[in-house]
Amino acid sequence: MIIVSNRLPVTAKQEEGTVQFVPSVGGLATGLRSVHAAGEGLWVGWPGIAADALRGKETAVCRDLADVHCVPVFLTARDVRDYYGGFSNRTVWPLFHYFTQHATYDRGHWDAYRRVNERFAAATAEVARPGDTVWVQDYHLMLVPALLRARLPDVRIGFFLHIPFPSYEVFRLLPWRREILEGLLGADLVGFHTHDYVGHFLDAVHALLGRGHASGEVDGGERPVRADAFPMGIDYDRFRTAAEAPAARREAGRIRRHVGDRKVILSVDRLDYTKGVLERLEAFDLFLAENPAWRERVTLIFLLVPSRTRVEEYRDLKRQIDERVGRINGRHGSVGWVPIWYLYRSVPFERLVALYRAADVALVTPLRDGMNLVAKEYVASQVDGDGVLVLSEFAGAAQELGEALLVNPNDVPGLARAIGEALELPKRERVERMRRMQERVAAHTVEAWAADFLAELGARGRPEHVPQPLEREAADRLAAAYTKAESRLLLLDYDGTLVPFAPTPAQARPDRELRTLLSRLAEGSRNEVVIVSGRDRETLAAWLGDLDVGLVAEHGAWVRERGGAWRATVSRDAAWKARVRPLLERYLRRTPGAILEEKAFALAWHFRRAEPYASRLRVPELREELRDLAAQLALHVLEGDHVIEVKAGPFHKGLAAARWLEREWGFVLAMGDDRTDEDLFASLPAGCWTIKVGGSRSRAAYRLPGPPDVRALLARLAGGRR
Ligand code: ADQ
Repeated sequence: MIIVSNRLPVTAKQEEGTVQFVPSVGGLATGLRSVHAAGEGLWVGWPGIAADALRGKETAVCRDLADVHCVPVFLTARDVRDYYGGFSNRTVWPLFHYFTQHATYDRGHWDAYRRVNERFAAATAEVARPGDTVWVQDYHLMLVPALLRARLPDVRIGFFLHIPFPSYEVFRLLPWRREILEGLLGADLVGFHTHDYVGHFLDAVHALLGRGHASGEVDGGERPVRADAFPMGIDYDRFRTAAEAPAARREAGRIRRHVGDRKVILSVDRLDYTKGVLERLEAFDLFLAENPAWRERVTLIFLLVPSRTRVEEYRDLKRQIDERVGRINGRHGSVGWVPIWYLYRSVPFERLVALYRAADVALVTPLRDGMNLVAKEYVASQVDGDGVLVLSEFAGAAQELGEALLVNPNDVPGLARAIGEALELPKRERVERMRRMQERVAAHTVEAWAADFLAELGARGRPEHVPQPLEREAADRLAAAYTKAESRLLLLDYDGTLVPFAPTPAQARPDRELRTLLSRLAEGSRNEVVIVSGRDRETLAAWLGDLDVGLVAEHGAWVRERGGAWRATVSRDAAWKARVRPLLERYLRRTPGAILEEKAFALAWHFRRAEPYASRLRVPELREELRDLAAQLALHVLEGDHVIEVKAGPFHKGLAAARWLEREWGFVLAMGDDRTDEDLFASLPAGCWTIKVGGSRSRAAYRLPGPPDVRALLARLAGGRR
């Protein structure tokens, strides 16, 4: 697997003429590091130092990076300025976070973006081999999927966007909106943090490219492309273990001693206008003004990591923050009490975790945020389990962390009230809310996120089940194989295959022509005809019981061999659960609000309380995947009101056919028109003739339009040599 992202997981630093490497910071680098470390793969990206400064040392850098499975893309200072500082951070970043007032539309920046994306695609194409999987990350590289696809049609390409995808009304402001969408659609799978972003993306694709979608699968184009939500998690154990370690306990104790018996509120961000820092400060100011009783009893630890320091908006913002912190401390502080402890720097991991552990309240209130990992890191590091998370409803994380105190960060008085509420929440409630969030954050780790994305991407590579039309040449071969064979088995579905659908089931009784056809086919010792139907056995027996054919009723619950009596098929043990549970759990992770109920002989997946948009997408998918698995394991899938239940089902058409397939046959033909016939097709060994009647997707090798064509084919076989 090859990961492609703007930055490599290590950053090159020049010190006294030699190049050193340090781990890169940020959610993406941290999150994917474990994925990269786990496999044999490569990581393609910029090493974080301008090529101009490296002159002559490129080869050495390449060599050092190769040792850690990294492939550098060298960028000049100008590239970095225009592609990264320019298009990525002054066009895409503000626009996608709904800061349209900060977005610039500079053609020079766009040209640089295209040029650098080309360079990333070329560097990736150089190391990728057919059959590889390439996972492109984030908004800096949205053109790479299509550029790479043009070079390497045979690689599997995934793309993940770590920031929001804005609603169409905002996205359409971009002059190069089509190019961006076309770039992304070069991927097989385009992933986002939330279902809202998926919806926005699909809206834009529809509006701008005229391509609709069915359950997230984009219509048209040369290859199927899927858009889907994969909420990113964190390395839970890393935070948990560090927070429980003696070092963190000591450090947390030290912080607490400094603070005294005051409550600690924590705020941690990268400096960015999307993070709602000014609004947060204003709310804290208002809170102190309106709640004099809390003065001297609370301290806000306010951590900002410098970022994009060369961009004007960021320098401006920094100035405003400095001023505001100064004003609040001046206004409310007293001798011995500084309301805000302000740290403008990156802090080491252990210290960050100790702060998370020590904090009574975490204020995570971005105006917009793709996900926000700080919220999850705080939850993971809460060893005592009674901290309160105040979370913006505009962070992707809010969709998973519903037990947080959710706020609208633009509503400053509301935010001030939420601070008060968080400080006064009774212990029992704090513990209960935190416990639930911890369970979820612990289960939905960054590893699970990557595994889910890659599993879905892997599944994209499966050949499409599109049967070929049974045209003259194939029909001739089929007829020749039939004629040549000494023994032949014909497995025929009834409704929709041998007879067209009638207004009521009772009206679909066999006509004279069909009965004659079937009895001619069944004549003699070389042929065995089995009608494999979902109908009840009484009807089948009444309509066809007098013919010399085998019968399968109720999708395989009952079988009657030629000349025999009806027999019920047997039930099986419950080992199936271990195979089905992981699938249901995977969908649980991806459908906020769904729950899994385990019964003695069944697994029930309830989605009554699930987020509606998520379940609209997920349920049909789960249904589809379950169908395949259920067919393999002979399970029964039942659908109730907002519940999908899987039971140890003893039957399906494929299993029922197995008793005939135990014998040797020179020729096997199966025909059917609906889903239940897929079980039959799936169960047949290679070399059998399989024909789907009507429709387009099927496991069958061939297709015929409808019952008249089926009858014509059967008549041809019956008319041949017996
Ligand atoms: P970011 O905008 O960088 O990520 P976030 O998800 O909060 O935002 O990640 C920030 C990371 O920086 C966290 O892992 C945090 O621990 C670390 N950090 C913050 N302050 C720090 C400090 N003072 N010292 C050291 N470390 C600090 C983008 C998107 C997000 C999305 C991620 C992942 O903007 O919405 O969640 O990618 O997809």
